This record gives sequence, C-alpha cells and structure tokens, in this order.
Amino acid sequence: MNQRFFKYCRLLAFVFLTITLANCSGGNDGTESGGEEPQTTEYKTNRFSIVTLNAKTNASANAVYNWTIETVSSENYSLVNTTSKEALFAAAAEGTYVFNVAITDKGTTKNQKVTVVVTTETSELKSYISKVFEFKPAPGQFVNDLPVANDGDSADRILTRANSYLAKKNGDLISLGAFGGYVVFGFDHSIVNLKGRRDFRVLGNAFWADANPNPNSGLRGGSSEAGVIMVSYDKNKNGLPDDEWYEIEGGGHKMEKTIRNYEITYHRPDPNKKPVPGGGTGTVLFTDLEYIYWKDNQGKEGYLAQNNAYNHSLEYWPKWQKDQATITFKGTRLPDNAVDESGNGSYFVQYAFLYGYADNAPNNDDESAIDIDWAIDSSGKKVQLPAIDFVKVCNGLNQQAGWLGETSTEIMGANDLHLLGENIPTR
Ligand SMILES: [Ca+2]
Ligand SMILES: [Ca+2]
Ligand SMILES: [Ca+2]
Ligand SMILES: [Ca+2]
Repeated sequence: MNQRFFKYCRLLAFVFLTITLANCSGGNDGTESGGEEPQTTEYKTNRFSIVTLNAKTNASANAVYNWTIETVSSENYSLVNTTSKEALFAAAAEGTYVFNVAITDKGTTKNQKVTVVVTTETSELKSYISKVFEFKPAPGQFVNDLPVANDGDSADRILTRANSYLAKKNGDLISLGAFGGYVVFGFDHSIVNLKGRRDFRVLGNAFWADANPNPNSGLRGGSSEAGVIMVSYDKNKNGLPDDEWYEIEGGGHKMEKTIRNYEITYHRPDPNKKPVPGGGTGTVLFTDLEYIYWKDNQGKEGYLAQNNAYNHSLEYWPKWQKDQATITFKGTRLPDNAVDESGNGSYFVQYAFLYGYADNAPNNDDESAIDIDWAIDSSGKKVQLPAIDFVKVCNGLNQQAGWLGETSTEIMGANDLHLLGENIPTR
C-alpha cells in the first residue's frame, strides 16, 4: 500500500472519530486533537457530574504530574488529585475550564492542556433526595412510627415507605432509633464540593431551647441529637452506594470522649419477660426500665428503657426485624450531650456540637450545613473529594435522657445548597 494512501486513511479515520465523539454531548470521554503525543485534550460534560480527566501520555510509571489552572470561567468547580495522572473534576456552573498538566519524566517536563466544556443539564435536577437505598434504624421509641411499620411488613416495604417519606421536596420525619441506626440516600446528580463553601445540609428536627433553666451555660442547646454524616461518590459508576465511605469530621469528633469504632449489640426483648417499671416525670412513666438489653465493645452494658409517652408505640424493636434476635451497629460514638438542667429530671438540655452533624442544629442554622472538605478517611486523614453522590447518617449518641428516653437522630430530607443557590461560607 502506498504511503500517501495510508496517511489519507488515517486522516479519514481521525475525522470520523472526531465527529462521533463531538456528537456524544454529555459524554465523559476525552477527544484528542493532535498526533501521537497529544497536546490538548477536550472533555464535554454537564454540570453536577464528576469527570475523570486523564493526562494522555506515554510517560513512565515514575512520571510526576502537576495540574494547574490555566483559565476558568467561574470558581464554581472542583479539581482534585492534582498530583496524579488522573484528576477528578466537577462543576456547578457552565463554562470552559482549562487546566495545564505538567508531566515530568526522566528529567524532562512536557505540558499539556486539558479543557472541560461544561454545559447545563437537559433535564431539571432535584435539590433534594432522589432515592433512599438503605434504612436500618436501631430499636427506639419512634421506630415503627416514623415511618409507620405494621405487623407483617417486610424490610422491602419499609424501605419503600422510607422513600415515600424522604425522597421528596418537603419530607416527613424518620427516626434512626438508638445509637448506630442509619439511613443511606442519594441524589439525581453529584453535589459539587465548592471551595470555601458548605455544600449540602441534612434536615432534621433539632431546635434551640427557649427556656434553658441554666442561662449561663454559654452553649447552644435544646433538642440536638447528632447523627454522624458519611459521604461517598460513585467511584465505580454503578449508581449504587457501594464505594468507600468518608466520615464528616464535625466538632464532636475532636472531643476527648469520642469513641471511634464503637460497636453495640441490642437484644430483642422476650415478650414473656417481666417488665421492671420505674418512676417517671409528669405523665411519662417508665413501663420497663430493663426493656432492651445492649452490650458494647467497651465492656459496658445497659438497657433501653421503655416509656409510655402518648406519641409513640410501646414496641421499640423494628417490626420487620422480628426474626432477628440481635442487631449490631458500628460507628463513631460522640460524647453524651444531655444535661438535666432542672436538677429534678424535668428539663434536659441536649447541647449541640459546634458543627458537622445531622439533627444537631436547626435546619435554618448555618451550622446544619456541611462542607464536603470536612471528610476524612477511615484512618482519620483528610480527603479531597470533587463531589458526592451518596450520604449516610448514623445516630452518634448512646444516651438515655430521663423521660425523653434514648436520644435518637431524626431526619426529614437533605438539600444540595448549590442547586438551591444558598451560599454559606465554611468555618
Ligand atoms: Ca465545599
Ligand atoms: Ca457505586
Ligand atoms: Ca429523637
Ligand atoms: Ca431530633
């Protein structure tokens, strides 16, 4: 075959490839323009989606990479892994984002431009939860009520119900029960980690006390039932929350009494056991002080007490788990935060941790908003995430607060602050 003809074929193939890729709007594939060692790579994507930017090179495994900003049309983007061959990018605003990647290999440095063209998505995105993937509350007062569980309900039916409570604009409360109970949910897009700003908020029913008997406490408190928040992004791109989780390190994480890798096992109450009734406060009486036995991995044991408050069922064990003799949960346990400020058991104040949890500060308080930059890995090291797709909330408190019963995180939704146009600086 003659060389010119061969060159012509290659050119044709290249033109065809370019047209095909250019037609793939919204795709995440890079299109190369250049010869064997490409100088410019262009990516096209939508807002609120994570793209892996790849330095196209034949450099050796020892090559060193350094991604820097060339020109960006807005600050509403995130670029992480900037010293790797592959960087991760996500933007909350349309525009053109140009980066330079310097590749140093065997003593020489080559520069390459990587351009990302971000366009607005074609279908409207929801600022709120799109799907609940898992709902596993620990036993508790409001389990079987929030959401409603009936005898004979299957775990699948309860998950569907949890979806009907949370996956909408104005959600309804669900309770995570005692320590460790959790829920996992996701969004129809990635929540971008914007620099210097908080990115999302988990909605709960926390409120500040308006009549703390101790006006000198100097701390904010009321009903604060901190749920520890974990985040992840869909690294394996299968749409499921089966990727690595990173915990949001809130104010309580830095307190001395916080216990990492706390583990607790609850034992299903024997329906024939003799209740151990106790006193109470006002109209709320303890019908069984030794209702649900628990044992933890710190050598401690105790009971969830049963009370007869009018607003919940007397059955604390999840009805859809009636065949399970025990339920075990693991996670970070925060220090107890409930203080009997009345001195006679009538008025407990649950003091809020400074920041970084669910159901800890009221929904209209900036301290209920979370910066993805607070994420840490399992060894406690800070991680850089471009955006997140999934959130897990676990009750972080193992505490009985007198007649209020066990402390239980409630949640009623979550919001992407960027999609809502809320601009809350980080701390
Ligand atoms: Ca952020
Ligand atoms: Ca996944
Ligand atoms: Ca609660
Ligand atoms: Ca609550």
